[in-house]
Amino acid sequence: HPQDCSFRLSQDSSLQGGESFFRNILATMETVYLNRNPTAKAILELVRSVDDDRLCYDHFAFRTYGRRVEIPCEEVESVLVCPPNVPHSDAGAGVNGPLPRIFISELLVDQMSPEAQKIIRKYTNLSGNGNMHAALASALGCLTWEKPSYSEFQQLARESEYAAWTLVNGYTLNHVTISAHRLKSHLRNIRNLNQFIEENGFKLNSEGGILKGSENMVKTKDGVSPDGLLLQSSTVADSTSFQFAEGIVESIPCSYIEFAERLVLPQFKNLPENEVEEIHRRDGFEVGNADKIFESTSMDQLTRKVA
Ligand code: OOG
Ligand code: NI
Repeated sequence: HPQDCSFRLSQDSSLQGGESFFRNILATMETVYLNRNPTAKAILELVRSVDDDRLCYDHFAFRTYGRRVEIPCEEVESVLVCPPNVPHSDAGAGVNGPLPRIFISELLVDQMSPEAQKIIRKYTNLSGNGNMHAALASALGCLTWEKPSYSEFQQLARESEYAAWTLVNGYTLNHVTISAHRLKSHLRNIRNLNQFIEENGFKLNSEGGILKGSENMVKTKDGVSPDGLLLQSSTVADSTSFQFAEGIVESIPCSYIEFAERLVLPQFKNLPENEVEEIHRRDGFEVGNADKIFESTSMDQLTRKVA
């Protein structure tokens, strides 16, 4: 469940090495991501050029093939790992700033067709215990299985673009998310940020509208209706050429960049602005937003013409 935060970094100074190791891994994953995704790189530079280099990340996101048997209908499940609530000195930015949340989704492989399952299991079997080295593979920017075949990639893509994306991108960063509300300039408002990004010629994911999460629906008795306090948007993924096992080189979708503005929770709305911290804001994720953000790597969005 998104609210279950299982990852904890100790505040004990004897474990500071652990934290710097973790930050080093994040920095290496980020380097791979920036080298592969010119749009993400350009947008980070653009935002930093306006916002005094104090940009920080809301979350890092990864995709995986899941092995659990799950509730029918949902294609993808996810877990969220939250950083500990330790006060962070205002000094660092980026991966040296406040630690990002880690968002890991998994494809519910058991619910795929037998043909798709066969392809996925072929590669995860080839990988052996490669899943134990997911962070290493992500930091190196390589797959833990052999180079996939183009025909199998295409077959997977027909059933699930998520499955096909994961086959060729593996554990590499799917996206990083800029924390809009922690910016200092007018870009702290996600609507201004979206406008700024578009004015600079970048294409945003239009699925269900550019801004996700702004609908302010009433609480149902199941308690899962959107509260309108988590606003998100994202670019359309970059493409890169990829050499498949047959030797064919084809263009594949790689990663995108996301923006998130977490609004202040109702119980803290009277706090003076300079006293508002991350803990006073909407935490977690929103399924209704996520469903649309997933489309950032879809062919529909990649081939869409900007009006
Ligand atoms: C993840 C999409 C969902 C969010 O913040 O809700 C998401 C993906 O594309 O793998 O990033
Ligand atoms: Ni995200």
